[in-house]
Amino acid sequence: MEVFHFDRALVRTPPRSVIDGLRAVDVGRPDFEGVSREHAAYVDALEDAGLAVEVLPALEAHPDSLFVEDTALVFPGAAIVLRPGAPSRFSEAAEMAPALARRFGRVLHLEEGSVDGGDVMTTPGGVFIGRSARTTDEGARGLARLLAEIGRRGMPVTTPHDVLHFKSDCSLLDEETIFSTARLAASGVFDAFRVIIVPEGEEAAANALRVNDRVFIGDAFPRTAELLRKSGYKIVALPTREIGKLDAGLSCMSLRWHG
Ligand code: CIR
Repeated sequence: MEVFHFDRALVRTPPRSVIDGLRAVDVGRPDFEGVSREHAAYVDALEDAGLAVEVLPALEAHPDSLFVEDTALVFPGAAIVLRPGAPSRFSEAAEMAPALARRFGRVLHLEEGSVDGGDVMTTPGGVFIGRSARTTDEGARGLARLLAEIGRRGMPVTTPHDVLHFKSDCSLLDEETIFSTARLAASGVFDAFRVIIVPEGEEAAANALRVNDRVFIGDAFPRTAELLRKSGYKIVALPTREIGKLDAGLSCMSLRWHG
């Protein structure tokens, strides 16, 4: 249960500057009020799932800083401060470090290369680290060493070309099941798992989030909702229209752990 059983989360209030957040494909600026509403609905959903959510203050100098997942990895009793790969996001990690030092007995720091938390997926048997435009070989190797220090196995893999993050294309549904796009599953990376393929045309739904007894998905993906419900999962559909303009999904707005 440990990899999706959480009772605490850290989130960060969206700054007004979020309208200038990074976007791979420019589909227009997100609306600040809309992002704030989506963020508030996300926090409510985490609380409904039983988590105590702590909200950190907005960082106006960092438009993408609500996407806290990219700054750190958290585990029961230990956190790892990462080195986000986009130059405009690099110093978000230093902003997160003091909050982690207050909440975790052990805080390690990645010292080389770059890794975005969006490229990291924790499973019961090990931690996938997807090399990508944001996560370098050096960063992946350094992270694997830090994970070994806290008793976890790092498994460097490759994020599909032109995909922002490894978890843009997959999510963990339970201890043995991954929800994955066909293109990522075809690489064989999840051969040891049961895989449910994201419906064609709904690839952006791949970044779902398992939290305790439920799975958060975006509310614009009806075929995904039906497929996962039929597969036995309790679904919570959340609005992601505005954060989607910034290439974000449902894992990226929180750090979650069991305290
Ligand atoms: C970025 O490009 O870094 C942000 N606009 C989106 C980050 C989303 N992060 C995530 O899914 N872990």
